[in-house]
Amino acid sequence: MAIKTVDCRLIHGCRPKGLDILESIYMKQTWRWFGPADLTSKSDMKMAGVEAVVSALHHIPNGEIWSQDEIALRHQQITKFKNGDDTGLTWDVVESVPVSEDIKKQNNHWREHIEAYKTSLENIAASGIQTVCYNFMPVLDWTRTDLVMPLNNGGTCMHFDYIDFVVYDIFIIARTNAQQDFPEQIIDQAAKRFATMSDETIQLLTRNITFGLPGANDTLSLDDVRAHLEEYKNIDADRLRANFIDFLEQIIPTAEKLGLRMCCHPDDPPFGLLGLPRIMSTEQDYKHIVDAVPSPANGITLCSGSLGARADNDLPGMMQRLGEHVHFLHLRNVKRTEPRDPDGIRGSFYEAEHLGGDTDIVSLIAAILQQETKRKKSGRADWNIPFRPDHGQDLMTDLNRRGQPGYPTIGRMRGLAELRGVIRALSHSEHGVS
Ligand code: DNO
Repeated sequence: MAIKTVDCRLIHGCRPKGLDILESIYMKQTWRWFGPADLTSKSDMKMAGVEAVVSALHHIPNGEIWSQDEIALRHQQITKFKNGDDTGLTWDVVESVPVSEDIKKQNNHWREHIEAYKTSLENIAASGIQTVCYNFMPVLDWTRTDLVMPLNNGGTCMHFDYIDFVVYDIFIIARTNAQQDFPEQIIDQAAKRFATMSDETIQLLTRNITFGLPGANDTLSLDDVRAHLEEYKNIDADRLRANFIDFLEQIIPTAEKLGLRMCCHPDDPPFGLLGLPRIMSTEQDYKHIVDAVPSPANGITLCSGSLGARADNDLPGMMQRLGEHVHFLHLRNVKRTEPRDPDGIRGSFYEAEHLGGDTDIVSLIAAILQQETKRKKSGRADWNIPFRPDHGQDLMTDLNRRGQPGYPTIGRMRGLAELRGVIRALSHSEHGVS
């Protein structure tokens, strides 16, 4: 792992006085749990040191209401073991209440879906949850070309290979005019790669690209993707952003009244795919959205892994400048690799160790602690920002278990442990790094 130079001004500034090192009071340690079918058990979460759970009702179709009963059932699944004993865990963050494609495109049933969204928020708030994550990515949520790239240490990780993605776009989906979107040398490499691909490799690539969260893109065929692209033909970034602001204008007053903190997850990867607009990829994108509908309920999920796939996203700086709006954090790291476009923005990357990769996670955590200290001083009730170790490499027994891609038990436990170490070190009153 490369040695990083840590911005000591951040670290000095964040170090709170008189903190008991045995007491984890800074940055709430949460963990994504997909429900009873998740291969990480509640006991696993307890042993990993998890304080609270992030979950969602993935089985409810996008656009439909999350009923009070369904929400209560998930609370019970989290707070109780099968024998009725308390787990000591609580459901603190919803990730996500999905925004339907109709809402993003403002067509078909979008108005009904917005009403359903508000009702879901009412039911969520009534159950005691205060933080709700969502995203505004058209068609595809997070996108990778390879879910099990072998690592030198014997583990595997998820990988976005730019050339494989261009192969999919130009030669598999065969999107009209796709070639116009890429530099010539990238197209040449993609053509050569495609010529060597077996049918099996093509099928695997196709499946990996549309692989999403449980219940999300399970059934998206090539023709479905083509049909979606057709529907976005007349929706450019400005139009999508305007639709996003309309959505926020509708739901943020409801969320504010309910005491909810909505927090938008960035695009992953943070650049356009398949000619689709992506509008939450940079600091400027976030600033635009928080300024357009100013409210404590209109906030950010800062995901260091998604945003870190672009070199021009300065994560510690974003946390310093936008920190007051950050309601939830995903901490992970990516390593950017070649090939890339000449401007360096679009390109390959893989999911590195949480403290490896290209983002300076130590300085980012320092900026988070600084924000929490500031909130605490000013009496903000939400000073303790929940974070989760986002994704993880598949390590040890993860390799046989093969759970939800990106969400292995051991790999995430390692990530959480490393992040916890940094948090403890930087928040220790006596021994903070200097
Ligand atoms: C990937 C996740 C995202 C995230 C959604 C939030 O692993 O971080 O899929 O849950 O984009 O709406």
